[in-house]
Amino acid sequence: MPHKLVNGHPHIPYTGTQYELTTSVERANELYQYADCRRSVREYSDRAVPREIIEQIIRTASTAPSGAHKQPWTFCAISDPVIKREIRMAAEAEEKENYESRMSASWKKDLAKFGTDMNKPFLETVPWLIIVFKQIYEMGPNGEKLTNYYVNESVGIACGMLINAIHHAGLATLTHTPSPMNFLQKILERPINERAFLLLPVGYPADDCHVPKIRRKGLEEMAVFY
Ligand code: IYR
Repeated sequence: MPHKLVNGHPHIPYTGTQYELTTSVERANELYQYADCRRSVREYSDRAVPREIIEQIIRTASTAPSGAHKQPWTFCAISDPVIKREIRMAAEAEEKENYESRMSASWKKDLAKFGTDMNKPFLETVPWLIIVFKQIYEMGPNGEKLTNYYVNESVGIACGMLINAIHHAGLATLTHTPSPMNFLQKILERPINERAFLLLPVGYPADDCHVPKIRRKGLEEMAVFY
C-alpha cells in the first residue's frame, strides 16, 4: 500500500492486527483474567531484575497516546543504592508529616485496611525505582517554552501502560505518591519543565508477600451501556 501525504506529512498504512471473532473474544477474556491478578505490592524481594527488562517496559509505556504526540514524559530508572536511600529518607520525611498532621482521620480510616504507615523500606529493598516525570512544557532547542497538551491525561495513560508491562513481565509494582514529591526533582536534578508524577518500585514480591483482600467492582457497578 502506498504512503500518503496529509498536509504535507507522511501517513503510512495501518498495520495493527485484526482477529477472527472467536479469537478476539478469547484474547479479551485472557487479558482480563491476567489483569485481574495484578495487585499493588508493598513487600519486595531484593532479587535482581536485569536492566534490559526495565528498558523494555519503559519502551512499552512510551507507546502511549499523548496530546499532539508530544510524549510529555521522562522515566527515571534508579538502581543506585545511594540514590534509593536518599529517596527513601526524603519520602519517609514527607510521609511522617502526612500521617502525623496532613491526613484527616477519615483518610487514615480509609487506609487502615491496607496497613500503610510512614515507613517505606521497599524503596531500598527493590532493585529498581521508576520515577515518572511529566513535562509541563517542552524545552525548545534555544530554551524556549513549547506547549504540551493534555499532560496529565497523557502521562497517566503512559503510567497505566507501564504498570501493565511490569505485571506482564511477571514483576510487581505499586503506585506510590509520597506527596509533595518535589524532593524527587531535586534529588534527580531534573530540569525545570519536569514535575514528579508517580513513583513505582519495580521488583519481585517478597517470599511471604501478603496483599489486602479486596473486591473489584462488577461490570454492572462501573459500566453503563447505551
Ligand atoms: N502516601 C501515603 C498514604 C496513602 C494514600 C493513599 I490515597 C493510598 O492509596 C495509600 C497510601 C503512603 O504511601 O503511605
